[in-house]
Amino acid sequence: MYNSYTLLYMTINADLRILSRATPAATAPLVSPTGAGILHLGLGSFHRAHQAMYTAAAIQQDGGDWGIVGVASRSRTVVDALRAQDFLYSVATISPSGTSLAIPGVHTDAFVGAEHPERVVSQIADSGIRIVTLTVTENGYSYSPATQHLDLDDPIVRADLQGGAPRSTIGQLARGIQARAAAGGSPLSILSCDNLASNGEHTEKLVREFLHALPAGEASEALAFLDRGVTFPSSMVDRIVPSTTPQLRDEVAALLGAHDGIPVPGEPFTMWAIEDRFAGGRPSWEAGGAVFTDEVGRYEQMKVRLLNGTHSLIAYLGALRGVGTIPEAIGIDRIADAARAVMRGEYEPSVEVPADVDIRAYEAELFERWGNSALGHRTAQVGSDGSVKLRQRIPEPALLALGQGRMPHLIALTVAGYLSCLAPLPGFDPGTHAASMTDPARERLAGFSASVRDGAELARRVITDLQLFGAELAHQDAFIARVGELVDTIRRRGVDAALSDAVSSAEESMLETNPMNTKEGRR
Ligand code: CS2
Repeated sequence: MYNSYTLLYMTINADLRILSRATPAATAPLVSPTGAGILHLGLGSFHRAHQAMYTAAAIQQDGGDWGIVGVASRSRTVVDALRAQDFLYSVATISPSGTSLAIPGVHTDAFVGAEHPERVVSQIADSGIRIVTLTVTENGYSYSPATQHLDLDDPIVRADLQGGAPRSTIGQLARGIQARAAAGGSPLSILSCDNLASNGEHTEKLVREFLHALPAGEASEALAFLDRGVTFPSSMVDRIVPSTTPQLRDEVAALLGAHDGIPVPGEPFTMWAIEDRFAGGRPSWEAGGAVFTDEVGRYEQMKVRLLNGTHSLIAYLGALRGVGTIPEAIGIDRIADAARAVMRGEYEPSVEVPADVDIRAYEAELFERWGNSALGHRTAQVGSDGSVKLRQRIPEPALLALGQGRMPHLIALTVAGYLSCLAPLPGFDPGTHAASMTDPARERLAGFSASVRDGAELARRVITDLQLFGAELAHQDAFIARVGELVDTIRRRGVDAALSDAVSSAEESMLETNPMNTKEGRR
């Protein structure tokens, strides 16, 4: 489960003061990829600290042509820096006991997708590429949170369906698959590495919906190819990767003796569980510790709910409490109690634990990971994009509890925290950390908060009218009322009062369900 990476490869061009392959390595020789078998969409920090590291380990072990062509969606920053640095950058593994560096060296090219959308399509069609991997965030799949189907009202999706160079990820995949089918249809796998439930199935469904929405006959060859030669394995990815800071650049420069413009920080823990269904082969990612398993669905559920769901609670309540980082937030007793209670009492009952995971050890490790004070993971980062992230994290566990006659008080508190940060009612100031959270629904939420009278009305507008958490939760009146109440408590009596209220209500309802539950027993 746990890997700590050693220094894979490092070479420093002292004259240019940038990372470069030009000077032979003084220590371990780098096994460079002999070609690119992977196209990656979403060249952000997470990919560079996670998949790239596993791929580096596989190439170190086996050699081969599993290099990665990286596609950044819009920003030039990483692409320009990678080109200037001979496609090298460092991954800084940060723990309170120190920082170590690794340089994966697996990218063979990089470009900006928005600038060259036709190249994305032709790369997917290229038979040398056997895997397309994705880290485009929960927000990058162009689906409606309410229906879970491809969002045909999204103007970008509509334009992509009409032809021209596609700009949405799903449009690019579908157009690439059409081009690949036309070019002979060599086997391909598309591997989502985003925090979405059943991410492989979900991606396949959206690509198929795109193809089915094209004029009759236009996609028949591509659809036949999908049936015959394309797989969409699911995967669960895990590594906490904060944003890069100027301090990190300085620290890396000191350790490396060279300037790296795009180092990536990451925690020591890393995990990747993957379904082993690759149509055109795959790298030996197990060399980096990846687990190939039929239980990916369980790993995903466990991670998205226990880690990500609880993370959201810590981020929103922490930000409202005025703290800027996750370790500071989890250091506040009331927030730690709420995190423990939501994890054990509200998420865990909805999860089927994978056979080889010890759930108590997993949960204890989560607290250690959140407490990594050297990492500086920001509450604003975890709190951003809640409108798309929470849809993955909360509805199913909440519905399960409600169906069993239990109110999920702490999931309700998570939603109340989210609304208080992003849609503060008039007169309530959620503070600077909440103010710096970004969210695609921010404007719509701000519109609501300006026009409602209280928390109950706000919760109804967001959960029922906007169906931000799906169609089913939209009709759970008791849950919506509880969210509204907690929004009002936060506004009138403060975050601590809302935390105490939700934690003690959760304890009471647990005792009602099972009188053998005592506070000590649950710790
Ligand atoms: C976090 C995740 O930002 C968030 O919402 O919960 O990015 C989390 O750090 C990763 O999923 C950990 O693997």
